[in-house]
Amino acid sequence: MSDELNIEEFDVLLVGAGFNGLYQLYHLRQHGFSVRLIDAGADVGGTWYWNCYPGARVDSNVPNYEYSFEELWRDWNWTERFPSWDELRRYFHYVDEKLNLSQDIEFRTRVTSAQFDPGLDQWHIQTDQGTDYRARYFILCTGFAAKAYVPDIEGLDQFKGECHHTALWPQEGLGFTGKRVGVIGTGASGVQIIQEASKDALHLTVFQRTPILALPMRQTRLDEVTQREMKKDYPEHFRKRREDFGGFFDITPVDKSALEVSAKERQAVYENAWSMGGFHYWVGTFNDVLLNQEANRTAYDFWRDKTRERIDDSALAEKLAPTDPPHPFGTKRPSLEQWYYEVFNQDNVTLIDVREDPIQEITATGIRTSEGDYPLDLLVLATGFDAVTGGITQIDIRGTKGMTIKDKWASGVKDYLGMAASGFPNMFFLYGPLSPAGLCNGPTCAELQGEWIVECLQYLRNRGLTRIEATAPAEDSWARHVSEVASMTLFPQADSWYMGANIPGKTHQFLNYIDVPMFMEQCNQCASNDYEGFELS
Ligand code: N01
Repeated sequence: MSDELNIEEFDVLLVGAGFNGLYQLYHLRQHGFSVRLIDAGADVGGTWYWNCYPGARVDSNVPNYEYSFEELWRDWNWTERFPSWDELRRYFHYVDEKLNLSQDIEFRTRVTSAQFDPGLDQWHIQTDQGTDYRARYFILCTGFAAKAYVPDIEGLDQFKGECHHTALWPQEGLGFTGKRVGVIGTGASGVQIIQEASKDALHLTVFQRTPILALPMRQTRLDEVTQREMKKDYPEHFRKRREDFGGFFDITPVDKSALEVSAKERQAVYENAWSMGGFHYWVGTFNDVLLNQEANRTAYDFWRDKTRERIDDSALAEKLAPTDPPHPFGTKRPSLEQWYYEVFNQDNVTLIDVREDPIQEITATGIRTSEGDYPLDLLVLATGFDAVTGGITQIDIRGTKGMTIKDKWASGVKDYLGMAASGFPNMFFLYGPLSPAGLCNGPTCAELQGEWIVECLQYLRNRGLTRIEATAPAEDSWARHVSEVASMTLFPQADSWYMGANIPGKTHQFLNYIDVPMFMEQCNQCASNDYEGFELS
């Protein structure tokens, strides 16, 4: 405690108990920093605490989606190639116990505001529980999907049935048996919940605006014996994932253009990636699928034809896998599915294309579109997130000029290395805007960016420095660079959350950095040049 009543003082105040926050807590503590982590949830897990809707599971195969420390993977075994949310929660409990983390975490507490105190080179941080903190460093590990997006649909507040956003699903669980269920949204969350609801719902109505270009997951069970064998290669796998474009150990694209090979060879490459499941078909085929429109079209056509084979009704097939792509293949995140397309062959499932038949209003008893009424007992909003920036901008954070971070980014995000912003000294964000966030396997980036931060704080401490701030020219040139890299790809052509385009009024800007090794090279160069682009004092 400091002299001021009710103010606790630490070297570092972390927000968020997911992969990034727990990494920071453990390593900073190991290096002798005093640390406190605050999380609004009641438990560890970050996104896996909140996303507990039926069917929620990770789209990264074992062992991509876990920490690479041997003390953790040695004794941990998964039961499925793509683990479910509840198994991920068990993994987080295991990590917590093994590394003794919870003792330094304040659960059920939301950070509401923070101000930089230039006299003390400290952050003053407030929470909704009345606890105040002072910390030299304020590190936001809020993830890219911390702020649920609920669209402003007429009448939503009048609905008398149950209504939940996927990321705010009741912790005690909620099933579909015998209910008339409506799902708005067909992104990754929508696909997973639609698959589950189709099994038990009396009737399921799916309100689709843009068809998702979903890929076969190819889920399998995993046993201990298999994993014992797999673990012999884990050190090499974890080394490799640090050097991969998207932070995966096992995705190796063919170093050729889709257009330079024969139709037969192209088909063989696509078939191979398709049969492997996971993200292989997204980023593991030809090197120009995400760069060149014509190459991209070949990938789309293969996807469309494979997908249509599974849908009985041709009109439905056209809505779910249209003749022409709704956007270039892979420029919106392609979710993984297990039986998604077969769902629409069932008698208890209806698909409404809201571009043709828009939602007019939500009534007390269901959804009214321009062509019909759909009575519902349960309405699911699988409508996504104010992604990448929302977790940060929802906190009233004020830097040296009194301006909030929200205002600073109101007409577009600028930051340096996707980790720090000018005017906000001693504040870092991990998995944040203009970093690889949405295009990097979570734990890979938590470790790579995480190491960088831990080393940076040690560097400052060893030199008796108390303040670090990104310069305005450094962030101007980083923001320019991120957008130049994006403009060489097809990503800007889709209205995706990668582009901030899913939130009305949000500036359209590519919010992620493409290519993890290229990103880290620049971070490491900055560090080895005594944190060039930052002002230290
Ligand atoms: O959200 P989304 P998500 N009327 O933004 C629709 C990660 N994740 O929660 O495409 C009608 O992708 C919207 O339509 P459109 C993953 O990185 C991972 O599904 O904008 N529809 C879209 O269909 C993922 O990419 C996992 O036209 C409306 C949907 O809602 C990210 O989180 C699981 C609408 C939103 O899709 C976000 O995924 C889950 C409206 N007014 C999530 N507003 C796994 O790893 C929005 N939509 C498995």
